[in-house]
Amino acid sequence: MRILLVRVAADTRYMQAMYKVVRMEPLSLEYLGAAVRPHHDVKLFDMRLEGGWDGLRRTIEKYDPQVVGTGGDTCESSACKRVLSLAKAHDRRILTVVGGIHATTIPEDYLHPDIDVVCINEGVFAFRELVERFEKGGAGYEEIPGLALNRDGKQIRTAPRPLADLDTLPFPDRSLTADVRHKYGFSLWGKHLALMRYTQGCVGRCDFCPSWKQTGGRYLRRTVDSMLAELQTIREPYIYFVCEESLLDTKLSLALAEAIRRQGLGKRFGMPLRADTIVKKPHVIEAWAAAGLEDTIVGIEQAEDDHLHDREKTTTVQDNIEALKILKANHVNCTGSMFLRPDFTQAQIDRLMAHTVELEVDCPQYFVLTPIPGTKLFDKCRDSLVEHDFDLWDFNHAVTPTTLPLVKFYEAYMTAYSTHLQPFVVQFYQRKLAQMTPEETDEEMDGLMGFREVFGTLHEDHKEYAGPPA
Ligand code: B12
Ligand code: SF4
Repeated sequence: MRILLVRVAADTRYMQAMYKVVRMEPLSLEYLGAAVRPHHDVKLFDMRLEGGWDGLRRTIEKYDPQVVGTGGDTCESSACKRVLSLAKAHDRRILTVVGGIHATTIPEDYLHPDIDVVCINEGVFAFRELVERFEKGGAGYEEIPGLALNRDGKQIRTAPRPLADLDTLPFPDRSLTADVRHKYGFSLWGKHLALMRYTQGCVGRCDFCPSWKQTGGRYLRRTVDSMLAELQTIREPYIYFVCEESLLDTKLSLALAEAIRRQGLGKRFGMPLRADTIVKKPHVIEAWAAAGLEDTIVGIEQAEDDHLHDREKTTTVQDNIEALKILKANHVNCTGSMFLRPDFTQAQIDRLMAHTVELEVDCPQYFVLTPIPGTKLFDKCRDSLVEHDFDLWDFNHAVTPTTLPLVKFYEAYMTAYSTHLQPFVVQFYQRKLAQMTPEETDEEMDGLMGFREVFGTLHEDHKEYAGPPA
């Protein structure tokens, strides 16, 4: 079978700017490719790099696929639908499949005439089984666990699929992206960067997070042997672990750090960590710093314990303070993620910025609190939503009412990034820019300036909601 896997690109200004600065390899599609290769012919098309919609149209014409698969975040969901509509417009016999986080948390949103199958949760084995059945004529999809089948305007759910042991998954097939790999990366971490799975799930139960539900609250992990074997196959010097929280398992984390250090792979690493993990396990951070850990994303989120508590986040402001000290002592950079609640007053936004400065977060990153489908927050906010266009559910637009007039809210949001002028952030940029070639530096600056423009106009995107009067 000819199978086309499409890394989607949403058309919104924010996401287009994002794709220029943060352009990661399409790991999920590389996994799916590995699931069906070599028995099937697979082509991976990345819309971010290969000509967008026109490039996709040409590829569909030329490759003439029999199966087309895609997936993405909520803000990419309408683009996913459009990809599969293009496939059906080419040939209605094409089997169209969508997966990923949006498909997992709100499969009913993909009840669409041009989508045949929605894959819920982990897709490697489901996709393999689906393609096998399609090749044999397409009977018996109901027996494949973990799917929603679109039929005659209705959606039929198959049995839930048991969680996959991460060690049983094939390694992602990175040869599918061989021609474009040099374009993947996030310059502030590593211009040449690969993604890698290590753990999945989280013990947290934050109300705004869909991730812990995906694993039924469990924390899945890969063994040291499996990790080392895959690491040997990765050429890129920098590796980012696509976990929710990487170092929860102390014994495993120490063993992996030690094995990597002993092997002398010379890789640099980035990974997401919870503040309380860092505080409870400074020796694990130390071991990982010795193994090459350079960057971490920490969900600092809020400046007040009450606000953390509102989100059912079990970390405290004190954890955040201690965590930053430990990271700094180990020369590990912290990208701190914070969110502005749409109902924040100017004073509360100012307090959040001040907190970032007190903590000396190396790279503060602000988002707008978004009740993403599949979260407890979504259920809480269901009746107060003011923005129903999923294209804008990108964690940068207010989809619940703002207390400040909308334009003021976004002005405050953009102003929050003035914390990037703080000396400790400037030093972070200097450290990172020193690792780049002049060409990479130019590209980085271009991207960041593009982002700045987008931030200045975020409020213009809202069609339904103008916010409270100024
Ligand atoms: C690593 C990560 C990142 C990385 C890289 C992301 C990337 N896509 O390039 C960085 C840090 C850059 C990032 C950025 C963002 N992220 Co992010 N990210 C993650 C994280 C932690 C892991 C994703 C991952 O790579 N998992 C490993 C891969 C192998 O698994 P997977 O993608 O789920 O794919 C498997 C299955 O879903 C399924 N599948 C997937 N696609 C398909 C397609 C078909 C056809 C089939 C059959 C199956 C299938 O099979 C796959 C194979 O195993 C998730 C949390 C999570 N639990 O998903 C958040 C998450 C996906 N990110 C999120 C968000 C919001 C963003 C941003 C929009 C934030 C922002 N405003 O800047 C950006 C947008 C990035 C983009 N789309 O380009 C949200 C999305 C919520 C939502 N519903 O929209 C999540 C869920 C975080 C959260 N807890 O809220 N992210
Ligand atoms: S700590 Fe992070 S990954 Fe874990 S549930 Fe909370 S937001 Fe999600």
